[in-house]
Amino acid sequence: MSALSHGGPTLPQERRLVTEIPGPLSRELFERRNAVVANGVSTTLPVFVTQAGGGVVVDVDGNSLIDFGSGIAVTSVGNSAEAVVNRAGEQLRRFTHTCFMVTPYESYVAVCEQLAELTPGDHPKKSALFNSGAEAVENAVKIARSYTKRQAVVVFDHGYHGRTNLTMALTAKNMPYKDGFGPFAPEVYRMPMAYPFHWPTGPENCAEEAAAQVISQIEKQVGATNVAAVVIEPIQGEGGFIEPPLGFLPRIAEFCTANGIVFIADEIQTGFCRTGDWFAVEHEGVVPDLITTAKGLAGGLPLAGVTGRAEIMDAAHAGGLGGTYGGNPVACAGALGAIETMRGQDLPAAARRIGEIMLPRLNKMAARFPQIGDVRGRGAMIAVELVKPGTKEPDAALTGQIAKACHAQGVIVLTCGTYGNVLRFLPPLVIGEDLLTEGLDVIEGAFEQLTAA
Ligand code: PLZ
Repeated sequence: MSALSHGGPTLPQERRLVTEIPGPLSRELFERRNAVVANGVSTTLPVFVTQAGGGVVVDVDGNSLIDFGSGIAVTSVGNSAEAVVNRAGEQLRRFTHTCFMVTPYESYVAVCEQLAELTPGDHPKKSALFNSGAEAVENAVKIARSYTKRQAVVVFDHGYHGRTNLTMALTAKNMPYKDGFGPFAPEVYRMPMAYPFHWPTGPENCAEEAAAQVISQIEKQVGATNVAAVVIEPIQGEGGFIEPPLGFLPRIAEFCTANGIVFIADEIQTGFCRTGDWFAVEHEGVVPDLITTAKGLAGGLPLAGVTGRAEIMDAAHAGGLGGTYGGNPVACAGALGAIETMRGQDLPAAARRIGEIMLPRLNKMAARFPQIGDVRGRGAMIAVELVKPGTKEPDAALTGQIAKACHAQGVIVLTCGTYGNVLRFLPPLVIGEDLLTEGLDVIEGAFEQLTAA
């Protein structure tokens, strides 16, 4: 295969290291970056990208890295996926912006039609489009408050919902997301999360006990009739890829329905095929009242949505929702290309296949390395939690070292978790199996190297 001047699916699918990581040209750019980019914006792996596609990212020094990050769960259809490029490119040439609130265009409507069709539940649905995940979550809360005429919002330990003022309040972790940035929005109440690996009485009791605790705490501390919305990630992302055990989500959803509370599934990280279903709540047949989406929705272009029951979505008065760029025509065209790709290539099945390859391999590694305390996740949203051997004490230092070692060997992996001790894998769903296996070999090599006595 010859190297092409553009990215996308035609890029050679190989790991190729021609310099140390980062190479000299990346290091030079990083210096320029440091002079003019604010410190608060951090960098996981300072290689500067020139092309990306399929399962690889290529840098300015000519290195080709295996992508187990997808730009934090965004490029599920691959970078510069053909249908995304074609549709967004065509839109770019016709017009770039009018503002949907001023003079509308069809692609926004078409994206909302797709959202209505693809999200769980066969009730009438409506959507509103925004630019970022945080904006979608903020608007979901506005809509729920408007509909219920209530104020309280319930969220969970380890939850992540964004970096704006309200979503900082909804987010659990102080450093780096909140520290020094308060005061935060009021009327936000945090409940225990069903975290099986750390549940004090064992994973088998986690679903039932956690749900009972949540419900009791809402009733005793907030009052169910004061709660506008419960906001939850069906599998928590930034908080550590925490997958609540079967039964927890349906129980919370039922409680919401019984008490007139809007149940909001934040599927910004889990949605659009990532977990092996179109949406992660489908795994247990849960039908949220509202669902927030972003990331995978538009194949790398900035687009987010709130979708849900028409009567809830219509509660906000005309002019109450919006934004200059929300549902930008180029991003909408990209989303239609991404959705076409997900349907055409059956990407839910591709995500399940990735899980079938990764989970057994990581479980084998867990048997070999006692530092791997837990292997979890679904589809192409997979993680290992690292601990001090024989305990459940987090080992954030080792987690960082493993990630660094993988980066040095040309595999982009990310970390997450309240305790910083989770190594997470989010490959593009179109990654080839040979690259996936090679990436896993590199990860195993990093464990070998760093856990040797
Ligand atoms: N809800 C569930 O995962 C974004 C954050 C990266 P935005 N997660 C990546 C970082 O450190 O900023 C996310 C999410 C869930 C909301 C969001 C927020 O989405 O598009 O980053 O605003």
